[in-house]
Amino acid sequence: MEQVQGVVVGLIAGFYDVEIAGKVVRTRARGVFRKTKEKPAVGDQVEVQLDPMGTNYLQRILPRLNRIGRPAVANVSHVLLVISAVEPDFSTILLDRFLTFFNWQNVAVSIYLSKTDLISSDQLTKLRQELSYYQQLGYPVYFAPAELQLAQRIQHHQIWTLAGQSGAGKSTLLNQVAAQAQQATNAISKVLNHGKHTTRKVELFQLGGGFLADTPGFSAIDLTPIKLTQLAHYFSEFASASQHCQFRGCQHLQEPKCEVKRALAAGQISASRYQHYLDFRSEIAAGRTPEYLK
Ligand SMILES: Nc1nc2c(ncn2[C@@H]2O[C@H](COP(=O)(O)OP(=O)(O)OP(=O)(O)O)[C@@H](O)[C@H]2O)c(=O)[nH]1
Ligand SMILES: [Mg+2]
Ligand SMILES: [Zn+2]
Repeated sequence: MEQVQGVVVGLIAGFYDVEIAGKVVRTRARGVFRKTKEKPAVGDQVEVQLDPMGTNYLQRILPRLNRIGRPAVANVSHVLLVISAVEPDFSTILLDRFLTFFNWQNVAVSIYLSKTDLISSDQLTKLRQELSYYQQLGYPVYFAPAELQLAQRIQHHQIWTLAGQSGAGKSTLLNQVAAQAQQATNAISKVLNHGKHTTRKVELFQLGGGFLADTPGFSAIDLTPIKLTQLAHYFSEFASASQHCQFRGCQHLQEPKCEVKRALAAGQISASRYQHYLDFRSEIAAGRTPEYLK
């Protein structure tokens, strides 16, 4: 029997599919995981004992970079956030939710605006303007049908994952960039009527030197585990401005000599971002996700 290392690319009915040197091998987790309550996740680097005559066993999970979403993806190095221009309508509050969440998780994000073919050029110009604020914050922004050159960007062993609302076009994008994917996609009306995600499980697809994950796990974001006093750190422009606030730990509310409030009044910080900061504060203080996201 042979010990090898691989990456978990899918979970199927209690089995773990592990990619080992370009081949996918079906494995079963050792009983030890039940005892330790540790569970392998898609994206985990694992050690497998291959048995050509019997069962292949997943023996050990190697240390993780992170483990995010529900269902979870492990070792996520970059998120490709799909935001639709329409169906569902573009919304900066949604965009800010995702950016805040992934900033908190310390994961880099690129933004992809889908369904630009369904809007007028005036509408597109307006969205470009709104998104230019985010570009200035340092987020790469792509517009459909942009040449993303994802394959070149995904480096050796990196795991990128798609995120975004149900119906935003994650699986559609994946199918365009990874020919082997063939993920099911579904018209938004159906999605809204049934309140169901078309993509129901996490799966990794080989792309470039690494993988791109499709998952339903990052469509609704829970911000309530973020500490209220830390929230401003995850609005990157607030974080840099706060160095010039008079008070350390300034929450940028009513404090005197607050640089965030000054920049807001001067139009350097977006009013909608600030409003979303207040909204997320209320949400965290209340300890529950607002109804419109359920
Ligand atoms: N016109 C147009 N339609 C698109 C575009 N991207 C996606 N769609 C359509 O939008 C619908 C939803 O797309 P999906 O790729 O299934 O969305 P998803 O984000 O994977 O949704 P879930 O799996 O439910 O999370 C499908 O009918 C797609 O054909 C686009 O750029 N232009
Ligand atoms: Mg999908
Ligand atoms: Zn302040």
